[in-house]
Order: sequence, then C-alpha cells, then structure tokens
Amino acid sequence: MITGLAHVAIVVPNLDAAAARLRDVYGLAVGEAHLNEQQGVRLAYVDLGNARIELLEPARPDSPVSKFLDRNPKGGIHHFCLAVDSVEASAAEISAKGAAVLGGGQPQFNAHGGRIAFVHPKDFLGALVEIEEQG
Ligand code: CMX
Repeated sequence: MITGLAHVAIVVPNLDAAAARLRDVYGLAVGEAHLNEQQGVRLAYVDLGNARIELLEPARPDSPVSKFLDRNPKGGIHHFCLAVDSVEASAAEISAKGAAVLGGGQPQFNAHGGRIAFVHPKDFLGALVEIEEQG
C-alpha cells in the first residue's frame, strides 16, 4: 500500500556543488553524502519534513544514472519515490498487474539498507518511480 511521497531525486553532475547551491541560494541543509555501492551512486538528502530531496551523482561510469546524465549534462529530475508499507508486497502486486519492476527479482537497497524497488518509466506514465519501505 502506498502511504506517501518519500523523496524526489535530482541527478547532478557534481554533488558537492549542488549541495552548496541549495545551501547558499535556498538556505536548505543538505545532509552528509553517502555511497550506495549497489546502486552505483553517491547521494545526499535535504529533509523537508514531509518528504526529502535526494541529490544523486554517478559513482562509477556504468552507474544506472550515467546514461541520464549523458542525456541531461546539467542534471535534472530523475525519479520520485513513493513510501510503501512493504516493498515485497507492493512489488508483487504491481508485477501481477503487468508493470515491470526492475532488478530481476533481486532485492535492492537504499544507502541506509532499506528495501527499495524501481518501476520502469514505461509503466508509470513516462516517469521513473521508486518504492521504498517505511516503517
Ligand atoms: N525518467 C523517465 N524515463 C527514463 C528515465 C528517467 N529517469 N531514465 C530512462 N528513461 C527512459 C529512457 O528515455 C528510455 O526510453 P525509450 O526506451 O523510450 O528510449 C528508457 O527509459 C530506457 O532508458 P535507458 O537509459 O536505456 O535505461 P536502462 O534500461 O539502462 O535502465 C533505468 C533502466 C532507467 C530504470 C535505470 O537505469 C535507472 O535509472 N534505475 C534507477 C537507479 C537509481 O536511481 N538508483 C539510485 C537509488 C538511490 C535511492 O533512491 O535510494
């Protein structure tokens, strides 16, 4: 069951420069950067209270976000993430209804070890959507 908006993710060419801009121009506090090796990204969050902004930078040339940055060299909105009560149950329900959940059935994890999954953009009105388990 979808319970809310978790975050909106922006892919940027330089995480530290993006964090400095959000801080200096908008007064936003960007948290510490983390490496998510499984996803091949370096990332940091701005906590807005009811949802977060996620800044993503490729951590290796074959990162899943590298192709996006090739197409959008200055960066841009990459995906949004819906909070769900169970990733396993939501992914099974979405798959059963014919939408493609990415990752070949392998569990995917965010930088803090929480369960996540992605739905292909062709199956969500052209938008890449992540689901994230929130207790
Ligand atoms: N939004 C909308 N459409 C997108 C898209 C995006 N962010 N990224 C790619 N697409 C589209 C492409 O335009 C392309 O469309 P066409 O087939 O019509 O040309 C199609 O999706 C496939 O694009 P691709 O670049 O070839 O993508 P791949 O099949 O190689 O990969 C993808 C699938 C895009 C879902 C994957 O690479 C990806 O981005 N996964 C998300 C990984 C990620 O964000 N990890 C960070 C997690 C951090 C966290 O939040 O915890």
